Amino acid sequence: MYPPPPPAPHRDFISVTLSLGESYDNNKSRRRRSCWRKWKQLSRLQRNVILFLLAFLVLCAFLSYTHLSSQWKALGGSPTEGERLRVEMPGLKPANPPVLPAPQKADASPENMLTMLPQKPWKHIRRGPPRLQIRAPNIDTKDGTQGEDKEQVAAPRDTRQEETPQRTVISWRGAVIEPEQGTERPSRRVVASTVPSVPAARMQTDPGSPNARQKGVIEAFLHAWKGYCKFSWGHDELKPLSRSFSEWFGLGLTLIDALDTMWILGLKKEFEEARNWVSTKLNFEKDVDVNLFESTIRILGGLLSAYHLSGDSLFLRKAEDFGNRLMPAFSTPSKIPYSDVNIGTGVAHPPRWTSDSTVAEVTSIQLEFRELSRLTGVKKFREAVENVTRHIHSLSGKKDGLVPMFINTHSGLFTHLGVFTLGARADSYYEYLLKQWIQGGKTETQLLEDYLAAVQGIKAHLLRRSEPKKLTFVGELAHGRFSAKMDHLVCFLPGTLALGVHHGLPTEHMELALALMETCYQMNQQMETGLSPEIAHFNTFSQPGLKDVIVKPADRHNLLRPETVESLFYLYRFTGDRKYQDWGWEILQSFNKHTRVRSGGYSSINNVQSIHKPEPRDKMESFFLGETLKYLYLLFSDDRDLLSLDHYVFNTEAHPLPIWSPV
Ligand code: DMJ
Repeated sequence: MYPPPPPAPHRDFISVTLSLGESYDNNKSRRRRSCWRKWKQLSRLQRNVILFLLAFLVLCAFLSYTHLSSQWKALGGSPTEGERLRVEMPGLKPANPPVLPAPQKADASPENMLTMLPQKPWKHIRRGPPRLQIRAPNIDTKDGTQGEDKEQVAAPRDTRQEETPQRTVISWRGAVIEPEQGTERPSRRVVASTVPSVPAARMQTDPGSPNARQKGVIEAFLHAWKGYCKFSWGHDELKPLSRSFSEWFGLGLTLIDALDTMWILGLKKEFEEARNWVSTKLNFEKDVDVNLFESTIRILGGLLSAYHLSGDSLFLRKAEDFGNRLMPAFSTPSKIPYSDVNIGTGVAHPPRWTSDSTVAEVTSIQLEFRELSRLTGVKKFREAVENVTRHIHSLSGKKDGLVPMFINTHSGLFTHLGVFTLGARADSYYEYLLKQWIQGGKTETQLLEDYLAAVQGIKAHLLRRSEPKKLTFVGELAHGRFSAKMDHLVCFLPGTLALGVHHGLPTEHMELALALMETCYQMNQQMETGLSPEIAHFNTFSQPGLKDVIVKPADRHNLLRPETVESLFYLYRFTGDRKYQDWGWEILQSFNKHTRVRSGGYSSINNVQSIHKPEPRDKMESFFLGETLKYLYLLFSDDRDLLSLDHYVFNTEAHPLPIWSPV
């Protein structure tokens, strides 16, 4: 027997019947009358629903039209990236999202609204930097035709005065910036000194002949460089799968970031070719927005270290020119710099959506600007960044030395209080406290105090142990709630802690460094590809079958980042324990196995947990050559005098700068 059917559930619904009638009649006026009658027969609710649906459909059609038409314009009728890839690399998927983390929106709480600048409505939105995904020119063009070094550091001509005032510019983040939201265009550029006041430091020793593992790094570098030269020479980043390039600042970012690596690896021919490009093609007189932090650590830092290693004054002149062009960023009510500055017009501004800057960004430009002052004798560089350091030293809102992630450029106060991380947006604040103290000859005690306080803060609030391996990890704190989340970026910390101990800080910091190093290695080792995800979550419950490292689908990409191998380098230098070299070697092999692109270059990948489908994202970040391969090469060296850590301090992009008074 079947049970009786359940009573039909009561449902509220609206029925709309649009019938064309029994017979088809082609008489237009009759049809109009009949439709109108039907319409009048509908209830008010039914009519409203229909009108709402129609309005919704019209809106959708309008939005998709504007979206598609902007895409058509950007593509200029050429095949899409996806189409090109399918032709060239069957089975491989290009990256979808931009690689850089999208800045968070400003807190919409009333307190924060008060401190925000009045914002104009968006006029036009373009995603990503201009001229993205243009095909690379032929490699033959790379040397150019201007053989002579024509550039000078003399004050740039003040042509900006004659240009149309109040132009709108597009920032690298894709936002349209109104001039009144940032600084005024400077009326005159400051005349820079042309003579370095301090002689350039040279490499301490000849690196000699590389060992087998170092040769492996050189081979990897040359493979990456081959792709860059063939498909993206003079552009910012290689897109190795589509064999083209992407622009961020349009300043040859990878080439500049890689200069000192080539010098250290002994690649003199490649270095000379790159030097020739800097001499003849690198031109900062460009209407382009750059991010203050990213361009300082990569371009300014890269030029300064190339100058120190090679002794070639070309790099210093370029560094000084670039440093001058970044200075408008500091013209804010609080002297906390804006995130972005146009190096051609001299207009600086915050991101479109907020007047906040990121704490790590404003506190991790000091090594470079201080060194620029020392070399040129021009004080303003140093003064600008040390103002920021002093200001943050005395600011409230910290928790036992830990800093929030945002600071407002108008009020000079921390915002988004109560959230603490050692990962993105705060990481290099801690690194630069220690490294500035070292750079300055260990005399600036406020820096040391802040660093020591922060390490105590980390220990008190952010450390936990995972299950089952009891790995020590650094989590995050949000309004008193702990999260077992650790960015791969945090893996700079073991190296920084060990560096501090080398320079005389408490040996208990070394215990933490060793424990965290093991954790960072496990973040790589526990993945199927042997490469760390961008973000790991740690399992803190003892449950059978669970690993220590848990990865969420959105976090399982790898951008060829350096932090694990950076720390391995420091740990090996200070302990001499060869297991660190072995771990680094494993990681290099994993990069070769899962990220190497046959025609040249390496690609970031989407999925570190799949050896069959790691899904290349079609991008080689400049730091792969600037940092990752450099640290691997240094890790495999047994020569402690090769860039001795008693004489050099590495900026956060792995560019070595001299310690002023080595002790
Ligand atoms: C680099 O640009 C620098 O190391 C920075 O401090 C953090 N992000 C990348 C590498 O991951």
